[in-house]
Amino acid sequence: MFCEQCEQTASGQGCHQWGACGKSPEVNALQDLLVYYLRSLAPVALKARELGVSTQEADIFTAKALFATMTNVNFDKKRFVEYLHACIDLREGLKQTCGDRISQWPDIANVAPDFAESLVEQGHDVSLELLDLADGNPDLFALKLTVLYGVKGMVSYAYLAYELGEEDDRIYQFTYETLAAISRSDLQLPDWIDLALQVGELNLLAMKLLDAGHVNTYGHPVPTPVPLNVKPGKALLVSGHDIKYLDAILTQTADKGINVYTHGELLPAHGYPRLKEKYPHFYGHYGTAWQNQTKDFAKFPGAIVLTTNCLMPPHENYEDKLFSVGAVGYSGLTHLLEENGIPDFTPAIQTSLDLPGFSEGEPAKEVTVGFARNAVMEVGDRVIEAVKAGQIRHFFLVGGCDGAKPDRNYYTEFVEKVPDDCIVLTLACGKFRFFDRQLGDIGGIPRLLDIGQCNDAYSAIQIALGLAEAFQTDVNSLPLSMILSWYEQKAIAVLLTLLYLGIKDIRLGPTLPAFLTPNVFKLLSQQYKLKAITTPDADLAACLGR
Ligand code: FSO
Ligand code: SF4
Repeated sequence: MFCEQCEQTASGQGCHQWGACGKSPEVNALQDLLVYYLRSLAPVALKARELGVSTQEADIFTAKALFATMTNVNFDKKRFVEYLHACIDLREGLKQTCGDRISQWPDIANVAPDFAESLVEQGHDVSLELLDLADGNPDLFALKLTVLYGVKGMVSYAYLAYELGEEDDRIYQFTYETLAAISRSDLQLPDWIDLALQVGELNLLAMKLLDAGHVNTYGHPVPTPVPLNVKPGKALLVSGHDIKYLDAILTQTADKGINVYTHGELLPAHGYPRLKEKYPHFYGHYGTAWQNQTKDFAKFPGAIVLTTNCLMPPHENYEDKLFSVGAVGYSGLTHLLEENGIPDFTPAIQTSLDLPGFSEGEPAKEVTVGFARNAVMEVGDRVIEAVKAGQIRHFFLVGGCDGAKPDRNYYTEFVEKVPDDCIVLTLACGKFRFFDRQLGDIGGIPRLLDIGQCNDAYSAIQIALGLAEAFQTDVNSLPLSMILSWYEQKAIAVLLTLLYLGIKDIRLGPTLPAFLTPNVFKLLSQQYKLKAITTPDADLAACLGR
């Protein structure tokens, strides 16, 4: 096998024997095979669209199937075989609808897996095809992977937005175009750089759609204290990013005597007023970032539902109480099926009722969430005054993913060392290293502001643009530094968005993506001054111009 799509890739070079994430070579081969056949569906969908044939089913399918190939989402061989069947059915169905209006399809549109033979073997065969397509040029290969991984991140956001009723056809069109472009050999390095920046542009749109889906359905987040202590009673834990599924769980658990807790990236859900006000049993938050789940899930005395990444291979001491939905899967776990987009959570609810729940409470402890763009801009005048008066010297956006590597302690140390006259904005699961620190306030403005999930990078961008407008300058001239941590493909999409917006001097860690060649990184650092993190002291000093 070969996979290098995430930050924890083996030895910082690529997983060859087995995925550091727990992905087997077989699952990896099936994922590669699925991506290959999605690339065969793309030119057919593009032609169908030209003819005015609806590709709606293929649009959503492509998004969900790519989502399933992301890090820590789906490890279930059976599900990938189902995706492959569906992919070929959709492709052939579209070809049939186009009929003789298309005289000849490109070669890739006519290949099909042999379901009677080993699909894993066929997956191995296509795995290295990308390198062949890059003509042995490592820089081209690096950029093709950057585009592919960025598109995976982008469609995962687009899929969540679609669930909330927000869509934009440009995203589906662009997804097909990039999947089809991977087979092209006429595109050169500058074309692939352009394409990577376009991923950033379209990902901004995907995050905007998701933001609209959340805000239109649940209201603008408001600063909300969230209990971190458990309380006695039956309990159900919801992990991942999918707030619509969380909403459905809250509806289905109403009056069941179960307290619902969030885990990981669902913490910011507590800030949405229409969720908080509607469900009195939507109680608190349990555990920290995804990489601690084997410890946290084992101790949780109720059912656990994984709505998106990051799923780790479950231990047998908690796999019976763990359920997957949507794109998530792991062989042996119960996968809850949807009807009209809403899963039936009855098995998870029954498991929570059968399990003991918490018998004792804990001393009160809380964090405040909900400092998304609206909440921050409501106090915008005070923030601007504080900057002008010299009370706020600098803003640091310390955001991104968490992970298991010890070098991620950089981010905790960085936040601890941020001087008292500076504000820390944060988002995504990397914050769990410091989210409960008491950093105090500056004139009533909290020094640690949680903007939300990784997709709420959209909100962070709006805050930065709002500040730039207020100070009549551009984002790069603001007293604002971005200190980012990446892990999987959504983070790649967000990084491409920031580059597309022309944001410079981003510090990225804990390590640089293995799939970027030194040449490609040099190019990015020349144009955008993108740099690797060094030490908290040195980076802080550089950001503050000391
Ligand atoms: Fe984290 Fe996982 Fe949100 Fe990622 S839970 S690592 S970038 O899936 O998406 O921040
Ligand atoms: Fe390795 Fe990451 Fe790929 Fe998993 S997703 S196989 S850890 S590079």
